[in-house]
Amino acid sequence: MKFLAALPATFRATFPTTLSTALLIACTAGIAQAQLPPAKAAPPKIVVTGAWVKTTIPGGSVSAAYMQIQSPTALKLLKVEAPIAGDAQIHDMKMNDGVMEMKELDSLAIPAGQMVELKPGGRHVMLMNLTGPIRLGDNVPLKLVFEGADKKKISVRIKATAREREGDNKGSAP
Ligand SMILES: [Cu+2]
Repeated sequence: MKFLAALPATFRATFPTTLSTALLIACTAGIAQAQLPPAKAAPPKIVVTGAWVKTTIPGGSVSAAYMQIQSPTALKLLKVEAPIAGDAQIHDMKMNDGVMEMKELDSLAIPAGQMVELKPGGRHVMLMNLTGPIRLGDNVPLKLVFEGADKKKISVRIKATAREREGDNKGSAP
């Protein structure tokens, strides 16, 4: 570092600091750039919270899963896959002549920025032909398959914790 020796003492003292600061800024800028998401391919951030499944009653082979789903862009929940269930369907409950009836939905709309709640007595994921009982505290893996406006499929894997339904209805009805 010949040229440093020729510099005035005060400048020599500050030069290395200035240089390392400049390098640090350059590095940070590089990192910040690397972290930017690609302009297109990034799928919307789907947030699934509070997922749970109902414990089965003795001998029961049916359960239901509940959760809250939110997405920044409009989506459709097309289907749910559950390794523990031979069949999983998206259901809604409707009053029909004073009787609560379940009806299978082709898909469930998730409007942009709006929380969609699946809960007892309302929309739910029906789990049928279970391969075994669901016990308290079990973590049940579920795969949610969404479709965006561009028809692209987005899969979200979650785990739903098994618990008993609150209140007086602990039976198999969702
Ligand atoms: Cu159902």
